[in-house]
Amino acid sequence: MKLYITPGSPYARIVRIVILEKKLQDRVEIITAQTRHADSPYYRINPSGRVPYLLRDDGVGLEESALICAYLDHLEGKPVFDLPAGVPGWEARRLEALARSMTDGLAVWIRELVRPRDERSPALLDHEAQRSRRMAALWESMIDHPWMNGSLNLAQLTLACGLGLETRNLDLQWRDGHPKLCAWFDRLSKNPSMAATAPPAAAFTSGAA
Ligand SMILES: N[C@@H](CCC(=O)N[C@@H](CS)C(=O)NCC(=O)O)C(=O)O
Repeated sequence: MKLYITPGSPYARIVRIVILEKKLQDRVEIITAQTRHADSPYYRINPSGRVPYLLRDDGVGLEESALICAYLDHLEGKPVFDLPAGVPGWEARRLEALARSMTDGLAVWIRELVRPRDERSPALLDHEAQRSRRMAALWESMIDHPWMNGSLNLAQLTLACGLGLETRNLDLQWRDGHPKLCAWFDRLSKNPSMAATAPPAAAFTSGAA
């Protein structure tokens, strides 16, 4: 199988971590795709142009990090990321959705910052900066939740991969005033699968902060 990624994508990173956690490195070749580029050859492989994208050996392609993670988790019949049944399962879904909400905003923000300066929308940059502050404060109050601290799960990975964008977006300052979130993130980041997939540092900034 082939997994198309970009090194900075938080969604691709979630899948790359699952591959390492499940020890599937020998079954999945990781390929860097050229996204957001007119006429990229990648568009002939995945017309949406998004990553992550898992191209199975039978030629069928899967989009969406959550779907790809679930597929890979079940590949060898011993899933470890399935959610519990009943009330704990809804709680897990709630937290995963909240983590995704923050990461989605951070991804939109950095996507805007990567554009040429005169094409960036100041309103969008400000909107996402403010969202990130509200969400960081919310997570500071919730990071003690047992689901965020037990064995690795997709809510934890989704939040950690979003927060990890701090090394690319210099305006993302989620640490200030959030000691519990800092400790949680720094502890999770020591995990070998997290360390091995850290996004390349960059220096994107609006210069307005
Ligand atoms: N909901 C998707 C989001 C995927 C996504 O937005 N990927 C970005 C990179 S972080 C992308 O491929 N952007 C390229 C483009 O928009 O053309 C998932 O969870 O996989």
